Amino acid sequence: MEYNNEYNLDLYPKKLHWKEGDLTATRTTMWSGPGCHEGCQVIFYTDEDGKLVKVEGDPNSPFNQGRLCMRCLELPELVNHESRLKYPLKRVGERGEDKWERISWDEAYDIICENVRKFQETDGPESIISMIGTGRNVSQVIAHNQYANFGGPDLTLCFLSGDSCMLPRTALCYVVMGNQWVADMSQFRETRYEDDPEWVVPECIVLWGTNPVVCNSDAFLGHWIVECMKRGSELLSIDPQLTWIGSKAKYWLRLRPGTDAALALGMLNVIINEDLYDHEFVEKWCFGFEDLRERVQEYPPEKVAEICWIDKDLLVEASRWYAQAKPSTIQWGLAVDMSKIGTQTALGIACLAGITGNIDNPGGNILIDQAGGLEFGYNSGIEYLKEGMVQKRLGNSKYNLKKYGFTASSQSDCILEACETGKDENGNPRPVNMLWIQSSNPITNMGQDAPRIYRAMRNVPFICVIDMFKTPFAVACADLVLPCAMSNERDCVRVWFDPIRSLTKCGQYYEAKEDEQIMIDLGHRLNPDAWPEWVQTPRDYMNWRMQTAPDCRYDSMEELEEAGGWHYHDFRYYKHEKGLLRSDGQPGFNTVTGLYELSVTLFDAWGDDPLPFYEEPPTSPYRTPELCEEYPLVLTTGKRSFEFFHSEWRQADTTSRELHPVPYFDIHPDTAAKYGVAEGQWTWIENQMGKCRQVARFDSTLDPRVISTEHGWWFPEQEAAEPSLFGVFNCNPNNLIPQCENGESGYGAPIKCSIAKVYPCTPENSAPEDQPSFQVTRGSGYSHGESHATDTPSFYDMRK
Ligand SMILES: Nc1nc2c(c(=O)[nH]1)N[C@H]1C(S)=C(S)[C@@H](COP(=O)(O)OP(=O)(O)OC[C@H]3O[C@@H](n4cnc5c(=O)[nH]c(N)nc54)[C@H](O)[C@@H]3O)O[C@H]1N2
Ligand SMILES: Nc1nc2c(c(=O)[nH]1)N[C@H]1C(S)=C(S)[C@@H](COP(=O)(O)OP(=O)(O)OC[C@H]3O[C@@H](n4cnc5c(=O)[nH]c(N)nc54)[C@H](O)[C@@H]3O)O[C@H]1N2
Ligand code: SF4
Ligand SMILES: [Mo]
Repeated sequence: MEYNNEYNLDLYPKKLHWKEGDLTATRTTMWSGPGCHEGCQVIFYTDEDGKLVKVEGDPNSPFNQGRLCMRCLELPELVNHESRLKYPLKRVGERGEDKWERISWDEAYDIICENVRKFQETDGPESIISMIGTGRNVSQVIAHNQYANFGGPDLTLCFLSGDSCMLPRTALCYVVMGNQWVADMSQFRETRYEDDPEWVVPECIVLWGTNPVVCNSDAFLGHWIVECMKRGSELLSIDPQLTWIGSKAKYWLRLRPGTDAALALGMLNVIINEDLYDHEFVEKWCFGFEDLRERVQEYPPEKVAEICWIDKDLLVEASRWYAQAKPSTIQWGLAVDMSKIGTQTALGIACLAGITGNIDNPGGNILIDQAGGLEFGYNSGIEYLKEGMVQKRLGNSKYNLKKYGFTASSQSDCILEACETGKDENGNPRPVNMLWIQSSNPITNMGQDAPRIYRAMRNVPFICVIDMFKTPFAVACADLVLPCAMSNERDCVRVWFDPIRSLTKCGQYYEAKEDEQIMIDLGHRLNPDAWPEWVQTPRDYMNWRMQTAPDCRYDSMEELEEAGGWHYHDFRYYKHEKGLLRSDGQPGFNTVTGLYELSVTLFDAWGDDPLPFYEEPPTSPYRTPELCEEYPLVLTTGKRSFEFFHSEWRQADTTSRELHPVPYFDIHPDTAAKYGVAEGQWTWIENQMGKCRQVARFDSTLDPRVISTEHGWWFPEQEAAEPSLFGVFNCNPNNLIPQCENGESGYGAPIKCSIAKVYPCTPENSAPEDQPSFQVTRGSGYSHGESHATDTPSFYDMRK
C-alpha cells in the first residue's frame, strides 16, 4: 500500500525492532499510561539501558499516518520522571499525612489478599468495589480482576456523576439501534479515504459538543476531520465556544450550555416540517416517526432559538443544510452526556441521523465493529461471578438501562451513597469495605462534588490505589499505593474499536508493574481455579484471551506483531440491510422492533418518556432566577487542552506545565470588566455549592453570560500533606458541581451546565484559611447540601 506523504518509509521498516545508531527502535502502539483514548502507532527509541529517549509517529500506520500530539512527543519526560512511583507504598501515618513505608510486592499482595478474604467473609464480596478512570488499557484488567479475583459485581467510572462520559450516549445507542455509531472517516479499513472504493466524503460534518483535534476522544482521531476537509467536507459546530476547528466551520451555533436537547428538537422540527427528511429510510427502517413528528411541534425554531441563545435564522439554515447535504455525519462528544438529560439529548441527536438516513452508510454515521469480537471490556471475566451477583450491582434496581444490561457497570452515584450510608439504593445494608481505584484520581478530577467524595472516603476501611504517581487522592485516602507501568513498559493488545493493535514492552521502571501483572499475581493467590497455571505474564494473559475469543484472527500477540502490529477486520456498510446486525440473521436493527427506534419501545415499557425532550438544567437563569441574581453566569467546565489528559501531566518540569503553568477559565472581556476582573488575574469562581480559583483568559467569542473552566488541576510541586494536598481543591471546578443529581435513566449529570459568579482574588479574600484545600481538609467546607435542584417548573420546561 502506498501513502501519499512526505516520509521516507524505508526509514521506518515494517518490523518490530531495528537499530538506529545506538538506539533500538520498537514499532508499537501508544495507549496508557499516561492516558489518551487513542492508540496511535509509534516508534519508541530506547538506549542501551532500556531508557526511553525519543518517540516518533509511525508513518506506515493507516491509523495516525505518522502524526503525533505533543503529549506523545514529550512522553520521555513523564516516563523518566523522578517523581514516578517506584515501589509499593504502605501508609504508616494517618490518611492525609503523607507518611509511607516502602514494602515489597509480596507484602503488598499479602495485605490485599488478607483484606479481600476478610471482607469476603464478613460482608460478602459485594463489599469490595473497583473503580476506573476513562478509557485506558485498564478496562479489561480491572473488570477481570474485580469479577474473578475479588468476586464482587461492582465496577464503574470513579465517582463520575451519572456515569457521564460516553456511557449515556452508548446506552442510548443500544436501545435505539442495538449498536453504537461513529462518524465515518473511513477509519475501519486499512485502505483509507479515496483508496477505499466504497467510502464517500461527508459533505457535512457536525461537531456536536466535541473538540476533536484537541481531545481525540472516544477512539476517534481529530485529524481525520482535517483530512476530510481537505477532500471537501464542511463543518457545523455546535459549541458555546469557538474552537480552532470550529473557526473553520460553515455554521457555528453558539448555544447556551446544557440546551443541546432543545437544539436537536428544534432542528428536527425544521427538518420534519419542511419535509427534508429521508422518506425511504424512515418508512423502511424507522419506528415511531409519527410520534416524533408530534413531539417536535412543541419545539418551534423561535422558541428553541430563545432557549439556546442562538439566532433563529441560523438554526433554520443550519438544519436545512444538515438535512440536504449528502451524506451528513455527526461526531458527538462529552457535552452531550454532561447534563441531567444526557440520554434524552443523545436520543434527539440520534433521531436527526435516523430521519435523514445517515445511518450505516458511507460517509454517514457508521455502526461500530469491535475488534474481531474480542471482549476486552467491562465484561471481561464476568463468567467468574457467582450466580445472582450481577443483580446486586449498585443502581441496578433503580435504573432500567443498568438492570437490563445496556451498559455493564454499576451506577457511580449509588456507590458514593453506599460509601456514605452503608446502604444500597433501596435502603438495605450494603457496607463498602474496600475500594480498588485503578487509573483514577477522583478528588482531583473524575468525581463531582470533590469535597463530598473526600469526606465519604473516611467511611471506607481499606482503599488501594494503582497509579503511576502519588496523587492527591492517594495521599488523602489510600492505605496502599501500587506503582503501575507506562505504555512502553507493557505487553498488551488494544481492542477499543478496529484495528486490533499490539503494544510491545520495551522498558521497565524500577518495580512498577503492568496492571495486568498485578491482576495475574492476585488471581493465582485469591482464586487459582480461575487462572490457568501457564498464565503468568501479561503476554500470556493476552494470548489466553485471544485463543478463547470467538472471532479473533490471531492466537497470540507474537502472530499479531509479526503481521505488522495491527489488523483490520472486514468492515461493511449497510449491515442492517444485509442481516449482519441481528442475532437471528434477519435484516434490520438489533432492537425490540427490529427498527431504528425514534421512539424507544423499552422506555415506553418502563413508564419513561420514549421520545426526546428538553428540560432546563437544575440551576439556570430560567429554572432558578432568584439564585441567578447571586450567580448570574452560566458555567461550563472541563474544557480540554493539548497539554493535559485530565489530571495527568501536571508535573512542574514538563513541557506541558511550561506551556500551560496555571489553570485558565475563559470569560468575555465585557463580563470581566463588569466584575472587575483583569486578563491574567487569579479569580474566584463561586456558586451555591462552593468555590475555586483560576486565571482569567479573555475570549470575546463567548456569549458574555457564559464562562468555561478547566478541570483536573493539582500542583505536584506543592506540599503533599494536608491541608495542602498538592493544592488539589484550590482550583477545582468540582467544588461547584453536585453529585447524585441524575436524570431518570441514571445517566447524565449537570457537569457542563451550572451557574457561578466571579470576582478577583485579593489579599483580603485569599488568605491561607480562605483557600479551598484548607477549608475542605481543615474545616467542613463546601458540599452545601443539594445543588439547589428544585421541582420548580421552569418557564422553558415543555415536557408533558
Ligand atoms: N487533551 C485531552 N484530551 C482528552 C481529554 C483530556 O483531558 N485532555 N479527556 C478525554 C476524555 S475522558 C473525554 S470524555 C474527551 C472529551 O472530549 P470531547 O468529547 O471533545 O469534549 P470536551 O473537550 O469536554 O468538550 C468539547 C466542547 O464542548 C463544548 N461545550 C461545553 N459545554 C457545552 C454544552 O453544553 N453543549 C455543547 N454542545 N458544547 C459544550 C466546549 O466548549 C468544548 O469545545 O476528551 C478526551 N481527550
Ligand atoms: N468538571 C469536570 N470534571 C470532569 C470532566 C469535565 O468535563 N468537567 N470530565 C470527566 C470525564 S469525561 C472523565 S472520563 C473523567 C476522567 O477521569 P480519570 O480518567 O479518572 O482521570 P484522572 O482523575 O486524571 O485520573 C487518572 C489517573 O490514572 C493514572 N493512570 C494513567 N494511566 C494509567 C494506567 O494505565 N494504569 C493505572 N493504574 N493508572 C493510570 C494517572 O496517573 C491518574 O492519576 O474526568 C471527569 N471530570
Ligand atoms: S492522540 Fe495524541 S496523545 Fe493520544 S496516542 Fe495519539 S499522538 Fe498520543
Ligand atoms: Mo471522559
